[in-house]
Amino acid sequence: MKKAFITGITGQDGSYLAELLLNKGYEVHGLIRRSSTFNTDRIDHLYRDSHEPNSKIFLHYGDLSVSGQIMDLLHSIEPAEIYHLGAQSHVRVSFDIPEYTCDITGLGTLRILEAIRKSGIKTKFYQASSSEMFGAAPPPQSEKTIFQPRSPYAAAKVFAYYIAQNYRDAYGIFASNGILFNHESPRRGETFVTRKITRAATQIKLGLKDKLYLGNLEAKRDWGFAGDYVEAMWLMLQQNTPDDYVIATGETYSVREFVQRVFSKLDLDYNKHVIVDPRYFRPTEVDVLLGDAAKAKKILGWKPKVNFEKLIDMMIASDMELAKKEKTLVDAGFPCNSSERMT
Ligand code: NAP
Ligand code: F7E
Repeated sequence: MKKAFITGITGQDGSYLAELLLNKGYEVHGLIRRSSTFNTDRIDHLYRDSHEPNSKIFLHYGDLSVSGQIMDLLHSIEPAEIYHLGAQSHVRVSFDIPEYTCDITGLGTLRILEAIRKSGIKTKFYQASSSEMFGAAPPPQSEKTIFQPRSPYAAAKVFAYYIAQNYRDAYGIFASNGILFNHESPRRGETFVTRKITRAATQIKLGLKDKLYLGNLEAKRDWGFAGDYVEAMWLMLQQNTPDDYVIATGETYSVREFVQRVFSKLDLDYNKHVIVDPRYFRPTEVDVLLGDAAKAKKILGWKPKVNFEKLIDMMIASDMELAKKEKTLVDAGFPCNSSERMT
């Protein structure tokens, strides 16, 4: 049985990837942070008591800021594949906590690569690189596009990208970079713009709130479905040689278009509910992302299955269920948690 180690297993991508690998018969090990509130919601449906004899998913406490422990874990687990997804992944927040972001999102990658090198284990390594690294570079962006990062998050990811390449060249480690464009799902964190919109619009539809405060509506993103994108991660590690791949849909839409479509699908006029609040603006913005995933299509045989329209429908359907549950609670006299998030 193949063993995989996933950092960031409690995140959006980690949960879809864990599902995929378990379905393929892997034994899955995940790194989780100790938290005073539960942070395993996205994988609770996968996790069985590890005392059960046929449990195939194991969680280990740790943190990307601590190298010794990552080394110990890799040494004892000896995974055949490592998917490094853990990161402080919020771009706006990276301007508030740049040092922490660079430590976790940048140096975290180096810590794992060093653990692979020093432990001498034979493994394949996936680095979760990001379209944010392209920053100000004009679209379409491909593997050949020069990075022009526009945030501490993006700068940290550029460091991680190059250090993965360096360990590949210097030490012969199988390290591949997946340069993934934005990918969303019903499990997307609620402070990322797509989920913030589907969550609020469904709450507005049921009368649970009235206003949605957003930042820059003109930014354009190439949005895909996270479930499709984790398949690309897996495919990259099934190749005979490590390489770097852009993963994207090849379509781009503005935040305004996303809002408009979500609200109109719910028979709502977004102009009556959406308010632009400059506090959500970024000191430097990435204006247009549009990926060219021709290389992934040719070499990995990968292409997205879920299009923009279907992605929106999926997110609305899931958030509508959530809003209905909230409405039941509100109708029964319990307060609804629809307070504005910080980002
Ligand atoms: P996410 O939902 O924000 O998940 C991030 C994960 O990292 C969570 O499991 C989080 O744990 C963990 N983490 C954060 N700080 C950590 C630390 N100090 N030590 C250990 N674990 C830590 O992100 P995602 O959307 O799944 O993205 C996965 C990866 O792909 C990230 O590296 C992200 O930067 C990158 N990426 C994402 C996209 C996208 O559109 N989603 C596109 C390109 C690249 P908690 O649950 O405890 O917070
Ligand atoms: O912003 C604009 C915002 O935070 C998208 C991460 O997964 O993808 C993600 O980074 C756009 C930006 O994602 C709000 O200014 C407007 O232009 O959903 P987002 P992101 O910054 O593109 C990349 C590929 C990653 O690697 C990252 O880890 O939407 N926007 N109003 C807003 N964004 C947020 N969050 N909140 C707003 O109210």
